[in-house]
Amino acid sequence: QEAHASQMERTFIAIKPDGVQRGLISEIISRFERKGFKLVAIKLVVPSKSFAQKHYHDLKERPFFNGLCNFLSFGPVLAMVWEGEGVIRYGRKLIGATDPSKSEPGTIRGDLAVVVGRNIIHGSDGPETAKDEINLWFKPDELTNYTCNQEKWVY
Ligand code: RTP
Repeated sequence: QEAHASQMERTFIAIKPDGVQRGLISEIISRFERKGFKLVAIKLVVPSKSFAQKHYHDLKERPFFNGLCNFLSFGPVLAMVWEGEGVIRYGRKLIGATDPSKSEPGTIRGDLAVVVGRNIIHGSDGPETAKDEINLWFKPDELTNYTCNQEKWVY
């Protein structure tokens, strides 16, 4: 059996340590769930500093890189893979602008966060990063393939 035969688009979403500590896990998951996206992988992890540096490697020249990696590695982080049509782009829309002071009300950051250094959630910004981040955070056998009954009513 082909382990990951699904053709449906997938994205990597993580609730950062501030979101976990603030008790926002269920709130955030429910927004993705109610939209009609499907959860295909989930785990609570405390990433090492070097793992955090890998995740944020694109930002290694930025002044906040070290603080950001330290922060992520406090953990725990809720790592997830969500699946659905357009989930990469639309997931970013649900999340809102990087800086919560500019995120629209109605978005996760707009409703639930105040400053950029504590913006509670991460989402992949394109198909390539989604693939890389899913592979970094999850082993192939941690990704599930299942049919969920609501799909025939969502699509
Ligand atoms: P995201 O995917 O998290 O929405 O962020 P992004 O790619 O839009 O923005 P990026 O510049 O890649 O930033 C990634 C994360 O770094 C933290 N950050 N801190 N000035 C600061 O202190 C600062 N700027 C960015 C945020 O946690 C941001 O999500």
